[in-house]
Amino acid sequence: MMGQYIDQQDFILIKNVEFFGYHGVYDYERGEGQRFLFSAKLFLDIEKPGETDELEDTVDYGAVTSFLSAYLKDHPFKLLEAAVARAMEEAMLAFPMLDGMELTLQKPEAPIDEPFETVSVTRQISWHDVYIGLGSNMGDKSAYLSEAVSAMKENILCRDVAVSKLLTTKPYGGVEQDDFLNGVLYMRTLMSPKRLLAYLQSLEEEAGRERKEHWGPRTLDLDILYYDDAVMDGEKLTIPHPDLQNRLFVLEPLDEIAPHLRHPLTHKTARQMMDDLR
Ligand code: A4P
Ligand code: MG
Repeated sequence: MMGQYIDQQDFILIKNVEFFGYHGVYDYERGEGQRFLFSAKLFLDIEKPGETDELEDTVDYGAVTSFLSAYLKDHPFKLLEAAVARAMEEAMLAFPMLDGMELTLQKPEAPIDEPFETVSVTRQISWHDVYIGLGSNMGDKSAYLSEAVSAMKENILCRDVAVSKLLTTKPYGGVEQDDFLNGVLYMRTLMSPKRLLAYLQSLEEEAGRERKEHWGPRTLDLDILYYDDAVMDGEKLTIPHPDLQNRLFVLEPLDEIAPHLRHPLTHKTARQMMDDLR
């Protein structure tokens, strides 16, 4: 678990596969079609197949090539960006053994006036380990939390979902309000941090959450605690969650499901942060 696969992992490279496709903004491109090429880097751990010499321990690069080729031929997009993003997401879902993928789509006959060799778009995606803080202190708290968990389990961009025990906790933060039900969820996701935040906020909205009072009562609160070892501080998103080390209602369930996980900045486990609080 934890870690940026793409930086440190083995890969299989499939280079310059040709196909005839219909991607483009102009009518003639959609009608007549043209030549394209794609290249794919398939990120996965090859230590085991390196030892066993068995195909079942790795991904079949022929199958991935056929899949990408068929997808890119059959699904015309206006933009190379869209073709790349969709094709690679579908391929990641079709080949669960892959940790990540880099896909490049080239359009050597693109409508560019100047003499040129080729134009291409490249994107990388991978599965990310994330921990989400779950909270509710209004209405049917356990129903709100279990609906959110079910939604994530059913989302194809999420996998290996695991949830801690749910704890009833006293409100923290100085606002007079009902007790909370809290827990922590682990999953692997293909979503970027930004897309994950938007998704979690859409689940909060479905639960009828209204943002009135800061730290006030809520039907559903979903906070990103950790996203791999990422550290980011933006207007809309801070990762790791900036207050997690002060919250027993986060640290206790985190210790239950991820006792060895360390905070990327302080390198402390949940238990060490709990000891610091006492
Ligand atoms: N945001 C920034 N970073 C993150 C992140 N890592 N995960 C931004 C999620 N959101 C993040 O959050 C406000 C904004 O934070 C979001 O729009 C997002 O862009 P919010 O959930 O809309 O507002 P909020 O919940 O009122 O504020 P905040 O600071 O998120 O409050 P918390 O931290 O969620 O704390 N006591 C107990 N016992 N149990 C609880 O669960 N929860 C709170 C709320 C207070 N007391 C509690 C509990
Ligand atoms: Mg929140």
